[in-house]
Amino acid sequence: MSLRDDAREVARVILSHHEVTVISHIDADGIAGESILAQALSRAEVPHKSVFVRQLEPLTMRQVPDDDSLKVFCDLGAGQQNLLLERGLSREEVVIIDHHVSQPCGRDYLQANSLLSGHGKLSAAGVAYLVAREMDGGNADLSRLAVVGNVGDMMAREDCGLTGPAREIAIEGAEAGWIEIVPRDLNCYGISTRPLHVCLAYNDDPYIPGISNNAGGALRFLQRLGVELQTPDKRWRVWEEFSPDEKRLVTSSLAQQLIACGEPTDRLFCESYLFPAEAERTPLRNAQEFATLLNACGRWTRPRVGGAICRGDRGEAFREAEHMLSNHRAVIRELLEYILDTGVRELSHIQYIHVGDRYPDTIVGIGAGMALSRLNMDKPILIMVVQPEDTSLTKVSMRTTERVVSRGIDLQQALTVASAEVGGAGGGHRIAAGAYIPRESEDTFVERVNQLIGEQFARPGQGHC
Ligand SMILES: [Mn+2]
Repeated sequence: MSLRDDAREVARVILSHHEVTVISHIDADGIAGESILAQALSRAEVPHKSVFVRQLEPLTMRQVPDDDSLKVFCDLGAGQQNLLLERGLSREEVVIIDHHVSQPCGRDYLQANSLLSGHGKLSAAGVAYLVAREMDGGNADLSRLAVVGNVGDMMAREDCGLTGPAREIAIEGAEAGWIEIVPRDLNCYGISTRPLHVCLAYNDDPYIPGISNNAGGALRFLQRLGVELQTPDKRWRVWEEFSPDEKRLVTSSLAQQLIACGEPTDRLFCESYLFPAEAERTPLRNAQEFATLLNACGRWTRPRVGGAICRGDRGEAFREAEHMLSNHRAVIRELLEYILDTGVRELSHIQYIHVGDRYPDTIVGIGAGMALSRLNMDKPILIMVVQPEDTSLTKVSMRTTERVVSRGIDLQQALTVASAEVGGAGGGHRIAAGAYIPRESEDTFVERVNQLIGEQFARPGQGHC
């Protein structure tokens, strides 16, 4: 069966129930996916409620209500089907909308899972949208949230744009007037809210010598081009506001800068997804910044605030989310300084640091990713933090770069294997992965991850650059 057939079957089952519980993940993809499903359910007049979990595990399974409702798992569930089985959930009371690896299970739960259908770059919000559209063809406005979820789960990162069914959803949204697709836009975070020099300085994909991590350098570079960086009333202009000619001048000059340094220019451009109905110069204007806003809500464990924004709240929920976003950035900046000041320990193939209980476990991965661009970028970084809810556990996050991934490195594989060996659990993606391990096995674990990454580097057939 194709993914569309699976989505149609899931939609049919959902509409045949008189009560639904959506259980979703607290990141941007999960929040967007939950909002798509909840809005489709409201429009179909099916009573429903939602539960958000950090991850699905025996402890959080308790939040899944013990009632007659259909349990719709979104952005989770595929990899925890045995937990559903242990809970005694029958095939009739579960559907799974997911994009993670499916766990072999004795019970054949109904799934719409993009990964099972061979689509590696369609997130749960994307699958949720396919289901919502099968529920009612009038749900095309929800395509925006599907794009936000996809971009939030980094589905557009590797190819500098969405591909496959995720891109088809964006096109559908564009045709209905909800999304503006900008081809060959500047591949840079913050195009709707940040002064251009800050936008460029914060970007390291591609890494542009003299500009990346160098706000002063970026400002001087732009001033030399003679483009107007401020409005007459002295407000910094954002990328979105520059004219096509100004944009061309900036991108071609950045390309020259890269060429002069012998770097490829292909990652300078990406396809952007804008939401023209949103207020200008807000993070709601483009998919990347919208996703970050939702992630900030999740990281402060306020996913419902993100959900309210997805449902259209531009008042109190939006202000609260903006506040979380700025706090979020302040704490991440502090963590970044901490990592750089303290220094990492280098092993043969990885570098690592333990931050104790100084920082929330929800942000250490981002901080590590940012620190990496100021450290040895060829060695993946591993960061450990005490798990606040259970101090006998250590939360591990790992980050690397596209360049290292292209050499055959797969952080998910390394963390999954190494954590399982010490009785923990791990998952994620090639470029970014996480795990939980017992605190007493930290040393063994780090050594083992180093060994596994070393083996990946050494695997034959992997080109070195
Ligand atoms: Mn996801």
